[in-house]
Amino acid sequence: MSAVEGTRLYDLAKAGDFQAFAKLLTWLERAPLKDALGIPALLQPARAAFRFGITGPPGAGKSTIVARLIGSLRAQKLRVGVIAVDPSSPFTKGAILGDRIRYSDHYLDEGVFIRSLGSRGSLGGLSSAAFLMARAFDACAFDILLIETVGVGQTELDVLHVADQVCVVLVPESGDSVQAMKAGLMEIADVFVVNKSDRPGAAGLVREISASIHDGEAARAVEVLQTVASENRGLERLTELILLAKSKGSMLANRADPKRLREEAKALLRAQWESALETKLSKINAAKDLLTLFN
Ligand SMILES: Nc1nc2c(ncn2[C@@H]2O[C@H](COP(=O)(O)OP(=O)(O)OP(=O)(O)O)[C@@H](O)[C@H]2O)c(=O)[nH]1
Ligand SMILES: [Mg+2]
Repeated sequence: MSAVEGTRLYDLAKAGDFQAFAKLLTWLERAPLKDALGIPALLQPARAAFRFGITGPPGAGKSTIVARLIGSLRAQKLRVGVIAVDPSSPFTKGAILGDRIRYSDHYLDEGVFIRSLGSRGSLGGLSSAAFLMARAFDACAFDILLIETVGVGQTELDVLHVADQVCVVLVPESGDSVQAMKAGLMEIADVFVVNKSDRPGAAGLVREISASIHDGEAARAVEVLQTVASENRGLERLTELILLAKSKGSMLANRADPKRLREEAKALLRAQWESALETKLSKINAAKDLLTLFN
């Protein structure tokens, strides 16, 4: 598919065609970057969705929280997009469908669009695809984009650089790991959620996180919430914080921020280099082939 086809899909998607939007995202995932970036509206959106990044260790309850947030944000008549940058996401496995969350309701809802991004692509490719897709959600009139990413590898965390706000989800058992938690994660968080607070140790972890926030040089207004996402407890405040931050409306300014654009550029360049690298490696079959690399 050419850039012309991408633009045609974008026009249809913008006019509200959900199928075209799905195809556009797939196209963005696979198209040469030059073509993908050739859709002017992707680079110059007239409006921007509020991007809320949700990260944390595997199994912390991120998807459960996302599902709850979809419910509460839809109740406010907001159009909600979800990008799950997570190879093992229940969104793909459908595990969540069997849960009490009745996630399936949202599939029939035109105000919600969910896309999982597996690790199918190369390392850099994952975040470059996520960045392009996030731009598509901006351009196609979504109000909120929830980005779920497991907080382990650097690639998964890269996408948080272009979020407007970031929520780090931990569980009482994470206690020991707060000290060891990537310093970067600590700095990037606008809100911490101690989920699975039905288990012992939640209050202690809240204290520990609060203490480490105040130890930080720049004491920011970071909130620490306790939730039981599986029972929909404690999430009202998280919804409130999202709506509050969204109402401040710094999204378009964030999109124009050179620091964020450079993070995006880094991911795009990395994706391009990785694919060039793969092509070259595929041609190496014997020792003498090493010499051909530099011809
Ligand atoms: N006890 C308890 N279980 C919960 C809570 N929230 C979620 N769970 C359960 O924890 C399990 C993992 O939840 P997910 O929402 O899939 O967690 P995740 O962080 O998205 O997991 P990955 O995407 O695989 O990293 C599921 O069985 C949930 O039902 C909670 O507050 N308390
Ligand atoms: Mg998940």
